[in-house]
Amino acid sequence: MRYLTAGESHGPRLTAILEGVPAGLSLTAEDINFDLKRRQGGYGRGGRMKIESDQVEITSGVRHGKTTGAPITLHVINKDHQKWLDIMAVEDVEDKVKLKRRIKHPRPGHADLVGGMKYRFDDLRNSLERSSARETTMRVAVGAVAKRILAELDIEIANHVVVFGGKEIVIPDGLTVSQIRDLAAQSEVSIVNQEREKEIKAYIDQIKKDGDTIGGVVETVVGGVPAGLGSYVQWDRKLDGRLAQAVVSINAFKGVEFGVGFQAGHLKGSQVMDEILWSEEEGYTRRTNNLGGFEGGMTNGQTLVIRGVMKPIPTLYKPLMSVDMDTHEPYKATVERSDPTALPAAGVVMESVVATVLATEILEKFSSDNMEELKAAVGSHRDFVKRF
Ligand code: EPS
Repeated sequence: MRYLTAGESHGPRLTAILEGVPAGLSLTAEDINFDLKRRQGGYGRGGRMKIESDQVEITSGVRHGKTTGAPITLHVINKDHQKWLDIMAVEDVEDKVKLKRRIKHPRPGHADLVGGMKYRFDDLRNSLERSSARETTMRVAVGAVAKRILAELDIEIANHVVVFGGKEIVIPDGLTVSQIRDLAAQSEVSIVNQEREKEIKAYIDQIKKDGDTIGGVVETVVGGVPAGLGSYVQWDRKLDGRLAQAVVSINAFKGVEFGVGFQAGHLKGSQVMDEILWSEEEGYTRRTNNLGGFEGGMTNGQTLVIRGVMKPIPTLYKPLMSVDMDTHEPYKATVERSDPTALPAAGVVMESVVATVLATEILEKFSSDNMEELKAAVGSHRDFVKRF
């Protein structure tokens, strides 16, 4: 399975083409719209999300509610484009239109300046338009399809915020994946510990008033993943490595960790490794899950625990200093519409890219043209692992 996304933040629409989905998967626009709506939500979203109400149009690869095995094309309209018709026009326009929303004061931390150097732009809007986090709409749309595949294989996924702008959330012990999903869904800031809700919302209000932004850490958990996905035999087949690439590729994400993650650098081997157990009902399990479900770049049958860190959004209403591209004199960075935080939305994006990598991996190991074959192959692998 593979995919590409296309589209600019203020262009007419966003597009994704997803190839390699087996035939016979039930799929509706509603399945995708559900997650698109989740991505638009969360406390701290800015003005753009009031304009858009993202809805997918599926224009290929699905017929009468089921995938056909053909490439699936997904589109989402940018409603805001109607206000940007001349600025985003495909055909050439008059010079005065070109100057209307020209960007020449690059925002620190954004792709503006280096994109301009690399692609030789006089107007940094060309960098901004494609590097905007609006693109993550399509990664969520693709991820929703991947999640449909995982659901058919009894694999469940959830995400929640574990650090919000420096405020650590204490997570009750022993929560299941579905409990995490349900608790986070009830929270406007996507946390499982509701006692902190008010304080975090007040903090976001303050940050907004200050013209500043905050990031944080989101955790994605995945249950029911069969052991043996990924491989140790070659560097680029290690599944934790593939997931790390997908997570760090999300706009503003700066790092990823699995299980105890960077904490492992402070602990002894005896505190980190998960002791191996065996029982008649379950086969091999582990006493703990410090390694977050990965050993040797492969899943070990435990719940996957993956965390990603998002830096604060670089577009600030109270801008930092930059340089004017025409004069090279100091100048305040461009102020574009922004959000004080998009952390709950970023969690939905992370969940989506993790689901996409996992579905891709499953289809690599259990290559199947249709869902019946896929279910049978995964089922027989699970039986084998249980009897091992
Ligand atoms: C976003 C869309 C963007 C921003 C935000 C996230 O739309 P606009 O620029 O029209 O307001 O709201 O992205 C950024 C702040 C950024 O720097 O990329 C979205 O759809 O998630």
